[in-house]
Amino acid sequence: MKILLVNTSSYYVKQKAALPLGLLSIATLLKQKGYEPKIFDATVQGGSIKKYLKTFKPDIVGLSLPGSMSINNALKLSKIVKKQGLPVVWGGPTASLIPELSLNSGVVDYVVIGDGEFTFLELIEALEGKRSLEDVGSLAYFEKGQIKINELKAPADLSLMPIIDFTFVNPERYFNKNRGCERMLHVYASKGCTGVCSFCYNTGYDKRRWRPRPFENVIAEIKYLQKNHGVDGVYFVDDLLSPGKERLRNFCRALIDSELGILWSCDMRIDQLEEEDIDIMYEAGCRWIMSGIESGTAEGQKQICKNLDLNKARKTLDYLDEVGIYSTVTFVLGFRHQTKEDLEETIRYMKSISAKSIIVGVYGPFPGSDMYRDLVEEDVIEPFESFDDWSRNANMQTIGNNLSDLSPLELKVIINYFLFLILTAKHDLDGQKKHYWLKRLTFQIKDMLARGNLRSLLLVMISAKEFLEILFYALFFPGIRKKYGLYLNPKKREEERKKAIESFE
Ligand code: B12
Ligand code: SF4
Repeated sequence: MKILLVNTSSYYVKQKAALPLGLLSIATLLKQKGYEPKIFDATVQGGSIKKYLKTFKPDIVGLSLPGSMSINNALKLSKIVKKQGLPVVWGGPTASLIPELSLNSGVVDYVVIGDGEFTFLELIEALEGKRSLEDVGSLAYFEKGQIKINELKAPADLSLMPIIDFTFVNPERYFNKNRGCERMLHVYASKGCTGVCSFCYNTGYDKRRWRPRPFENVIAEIKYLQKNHGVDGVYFVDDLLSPGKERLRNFCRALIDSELGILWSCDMRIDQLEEEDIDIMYEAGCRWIMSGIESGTAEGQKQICKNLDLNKARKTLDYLDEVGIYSTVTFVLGFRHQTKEDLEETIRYMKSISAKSIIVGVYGPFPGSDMYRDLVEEDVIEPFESFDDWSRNANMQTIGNNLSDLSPLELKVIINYFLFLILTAKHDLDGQKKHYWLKRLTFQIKDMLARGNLRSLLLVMISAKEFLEILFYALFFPGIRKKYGLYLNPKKREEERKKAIESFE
């Protein structure tokens, strides 16, 4: 059986494309089981799906919906596939949360909920008459005109997942430039997170479970990419690289012992890192950490159930700076109950930390999360019942509609001020101070154009519009900036920083 696996695209995805790891893992398993899979990645490949349908002649088509911004593209492509009378399967984090809505679209026959590898394999076996559809756990489909969602499988042991075969794509199309790396790719070492943050998709999607992959498998993949494609860095896409110190240290030791000499970055809870952890991470090649702080007050931390130790986080950030690990942290403003005082204190906290980049977003509710449930119950928001609802709130979690009583204009100015600082900051690279982010942005724009289609032009235009927006809000509202002590002048910023640090002592 021939299976076409499609990574759907979105007009709004402006980051550099990333390897479609989920589809690659599914394709690898299907190939191992004797099937003939092929990947069409609409995020990097030009051309139409029609070409693939005509030349490859698949028997079934699976589409990946990593984020809700892909919904429109997935609907469009599925319509084309359905016209040819082929079965359409949807999977990925977004499809998993909306099986009924997906099936009711009229262009989807099956939805795979959660991990796709074994469920897709079993679905194919069922379509071949080797097993019954009812026996395929975590599958949603129509039975006698009614939607049926089979019992959800227990989360699979990730050691059963294949070592990814990267030959289904051209990995070099996905190279990122990142902190001294020219050829950086995405890899995964675990799934899920043990955290209970009430705004996060994880509480609904991965149900607060964290599952590791065996180190050997991860290292085997990196080795392959290094040997065959000259990869010099990897970004672990895991939501949480490690929930405990032991795994983290063992992972770092395994990387050191592998002698790959690869640089890497990851997402971690920074209040859980000790200096010894950071030392071994640096030794193992870690040069960049991304971490969610979200709120700068103890009360805010409690409200979002993150309960991050803010003092510890500040100390960790200082130490990361000292050893040379670049830190990016995120904050989310506009949670329903955020007050003016809370906002002011959060900004004071932001000024006091030594993170290299601070990314600020506005909260948007994410279906499946505890906070979304509470907001619906409290009649603050309507439940998302249509694709439009999902698409309108496309960037959920981080770029939503302000649900607090805070001024939307002030929030915009604050967010764009921090973006402006990121774009204009100079960083130590190769012993010189360089405009790192502007360089990265140029690289990304070149990458968009290299995709060589109309969509890429549109992406560049959207990026240009957003760039102008950053300039507009960051530069044209000095009154608001002054109110919060957000200065463009480096000297004044340093004074503010000192004041902020003192206020926390
Ligand atoms: C890498 C990544 C990206 C990459 C692209 C990923 C890709 N597939 O092409 C880039 C950087 C481009 C990206 C962009 C964005 N992302 Co993103 N991304 C991730 C991240 C960190 C890892 C994904 C991954 O590779 N996982 C590892 C693989 C092995 O697992 P997987 O992809 O889930 O695949 C498995 C299953 O989902 C399933 N499956 C997946 N596809 C299919 C298809 C079929 C047919 C079947 C049967 C099964 C199946 O089987 C796979 C194997 O088990 C996830 C968070 C996460 N940890 O998962 C966020 C995540 C998917 N992204 C998210 C967001 C918000 C975005 C952006 C909107 C960010 C932005 N502001 O621009 C954009 C837009 C995405 C979109 N198209 O709508 C959200 C999605 C939330 C939502 N529903 O909207 C997530 C969940 C992160 C989060 N914390 O909120 N992202
Ligand atoms: S926000 Fe981060 S720490 Fe919290 S549950 Fe989500 S992934 Fe885990």
